[in-house]
Amino acid sequence: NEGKEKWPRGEEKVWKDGLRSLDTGVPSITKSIVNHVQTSLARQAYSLDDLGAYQAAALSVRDNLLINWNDTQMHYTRKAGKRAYYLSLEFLMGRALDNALLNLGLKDQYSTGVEKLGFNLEDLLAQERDAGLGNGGLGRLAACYLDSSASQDLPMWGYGLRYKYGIFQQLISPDGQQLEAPDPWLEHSNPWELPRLDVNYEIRFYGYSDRLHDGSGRAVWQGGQEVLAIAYDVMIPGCDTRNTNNLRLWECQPKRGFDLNSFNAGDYEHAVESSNSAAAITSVLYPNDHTTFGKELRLKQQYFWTAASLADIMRRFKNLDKPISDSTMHTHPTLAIVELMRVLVDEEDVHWDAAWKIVTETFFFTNHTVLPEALEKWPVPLLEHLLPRHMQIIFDIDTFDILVAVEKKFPGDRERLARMSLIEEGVPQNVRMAHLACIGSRKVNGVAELHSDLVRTTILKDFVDFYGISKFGNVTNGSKSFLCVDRVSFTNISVSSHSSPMAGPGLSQLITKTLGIPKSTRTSERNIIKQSNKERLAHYVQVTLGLKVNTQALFDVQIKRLHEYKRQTLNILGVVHRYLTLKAMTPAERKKVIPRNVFFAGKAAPGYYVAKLTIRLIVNVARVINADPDTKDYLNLFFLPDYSVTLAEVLIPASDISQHISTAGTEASGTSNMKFCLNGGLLLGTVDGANIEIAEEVGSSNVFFFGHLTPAVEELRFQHMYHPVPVEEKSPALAHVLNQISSGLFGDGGVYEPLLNTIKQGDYYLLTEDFDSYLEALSMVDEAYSDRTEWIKKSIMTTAKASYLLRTLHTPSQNLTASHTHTYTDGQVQLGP
Ligand code: T68
Repeated sequence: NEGKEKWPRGEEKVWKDGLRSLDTGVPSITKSIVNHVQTSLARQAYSLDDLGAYQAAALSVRDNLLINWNDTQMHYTRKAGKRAYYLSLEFLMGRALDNALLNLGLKDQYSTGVEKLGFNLEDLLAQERDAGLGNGGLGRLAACYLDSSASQDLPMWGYGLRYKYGIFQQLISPDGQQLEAPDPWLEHSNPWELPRLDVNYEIRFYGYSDRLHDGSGRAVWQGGQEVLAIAYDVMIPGCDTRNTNNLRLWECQPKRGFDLNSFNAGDYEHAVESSNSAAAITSVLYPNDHTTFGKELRLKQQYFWTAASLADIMRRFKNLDKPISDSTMHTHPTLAIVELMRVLVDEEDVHWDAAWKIVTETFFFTNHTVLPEALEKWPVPLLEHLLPRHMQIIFDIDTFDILVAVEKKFPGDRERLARMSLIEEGVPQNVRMAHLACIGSRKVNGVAELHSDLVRTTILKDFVDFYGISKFGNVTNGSKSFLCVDRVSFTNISVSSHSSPMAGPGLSQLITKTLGIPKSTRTSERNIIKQSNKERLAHYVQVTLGLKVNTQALFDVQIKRLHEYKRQTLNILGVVHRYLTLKAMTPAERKKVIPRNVFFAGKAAPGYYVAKLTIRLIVNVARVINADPDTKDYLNLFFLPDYSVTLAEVLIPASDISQHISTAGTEASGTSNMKFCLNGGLLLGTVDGANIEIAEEVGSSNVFFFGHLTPAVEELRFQHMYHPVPVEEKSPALAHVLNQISSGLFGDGGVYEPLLNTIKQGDYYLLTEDFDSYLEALSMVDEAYSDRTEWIKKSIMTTAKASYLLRTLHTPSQNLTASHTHTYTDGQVQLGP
């Protein structure tokens, strides 16, 4: 259905009469829901439960989305304009029904409709499982960019993998340990995807590659194993527009079902072998963020997905006979650079140099982390075995497009050649994917000012010397343009509609309206909203943990993946310090203390021992202090299991203060930090990532900063390695906390020794260095919160200043349509002339 200009067959009028239009009135909505109950689900009114009603409602909304989706894709094809493709191994979408209803502006109608059918919309929404096809910030950013490009009528598609199992489900054992369970999110059929069995490509692995030796640089790659990539399309509705973009996810299937010969010979196991190994490729999302293991299956995922996506893009391009569009990516899709070279040189007969020119004008590389353990490297023998032709191409790029050129610019500088080569020497040799991504792309960017500086001065410094600085830019996630803010950001900041925040007018008008109403009304409206959000969270905690939450207390939130660099440990040690301080007070002294609820949520990678110990410590500290009659009116601690997009939508709007406390220079950007601000929550953070730019926007008096700065970090780490000073000397307060944990205040202290040792020995993330200033910042938060009027002012200013940037997005003059000229860079869509 792409690109058909003429009416293909039959009578146009008959066709057109048959076309459905959007269901927007309550009667047509209920009619379509009942219709789906009856025919799509084959169920009856009297036996319908919430799950069935959700499915019918979802199918009815899907019909509307499909109408918009078809029109949008037809429009893009007719325009034949430039397109952007966002390639990511992760898309952390969360739930679709609520999002679709808000974006279509149909939430009130559906609410009324399902009520007439005897159901409650909120209950139906709760039936949907999150699409958790991502780990954390990187995956959620991809999802946000899909939403915002659709909302701005930009022709962008996402390409990813349709994992059968998403991010694992997190359970907490009775003794506080993280347990992992699979996430079979597709169990009850997924109404939001459209199988496109007719859109499929053959993808080869292994085999051998023969160079042609005819001077063309071409080769023929044959043999090995072939699998099929099958397309599944997910509709991405824009907000306040009919524009509906597409996320195409690939499923891997065996090329030929199973081998009939073996089957007939009775060797069933051998017969289904190839079918098993093909299905494994898209069976599960790797649950590690910020670490790479040289696992063959992961490399298979990367190649399978980049090859299928490029084949699809090439097919579309050839149909249009127009210039190929730009693609966008981070290092996971770096193989796309090599694959496009292979397709152009070997299959399309393009000369090597011309092909390299096309490639290096097509891709843009966004780096999302400078942590050394996250920089991808693939062993040469593995690549040679799995993708023999690609390994040849990498060697050729290394020789002809790097080493020769570098030698020319810096004659005789062998160390530089060794540093810049795509191949890292060693046994085995490794391919450095970040280098490949850098040299194969038109532009390179980091995701916040500080991070982009670190990219330029550390991991890619030699390439800056070689290409010049202009190739290396910055595209801050969201904070400059607020393009990446998602519905979490919008949740309940509207003043006009508490129950359905996105219903009715667009956010810009709501904010304009907020700013236009009298100050006193504004303040009390804000309080009502924040209070009801706190109560919503309290209710959630009551239902899931069976614990009562004091909604008059300050809500302090840290929610993100568990990682040493993010320093959840600093936070929990701060909580223990607060507890010990409270214990040492007289009841009269305690009465002056601001009551505080501390919330944690986040998953640890299943093999990350120290991160899992941190969870265990948090859960066990919570158990002790929540039960202590001396302190429980002043301090409570909650670890909410199984953090997800859906849970973030409850937590973020309820926060008074949120913590973003990574060691300076380690958090590339952070994205929840801006969402908390939009929801009127203040930040407690280090001078790191986007915290810095957010503070510039909302005013530094509204952000609580602490800790050492990036330039000090290297030297401090050196001191800790070679001239360690005992914790007692650095921070007596911290030493006291560590001793109390070791001595068994929160259960067997020995359990936590490996965690505590990361601080006592080496202290790579500098907790001892930052602990005292962290405590000071926490006291400043207490002090500021005790003047409630001042705090509310800060909260409103934070929402308003963060939101002001959002408003500029929604002004008509910048509201792009597909016919405008634009330039795309990864993640960020910039305006053209
Ligand atoms: C995050 N990166 C950054 N993963 O940590 C975060 N994973 O600061 C930033 O806001 C976000 O990206 C969006 O830009 C990740 O979630 C990785 O960078 C990564 C790298 C290699 C392997 C796995």
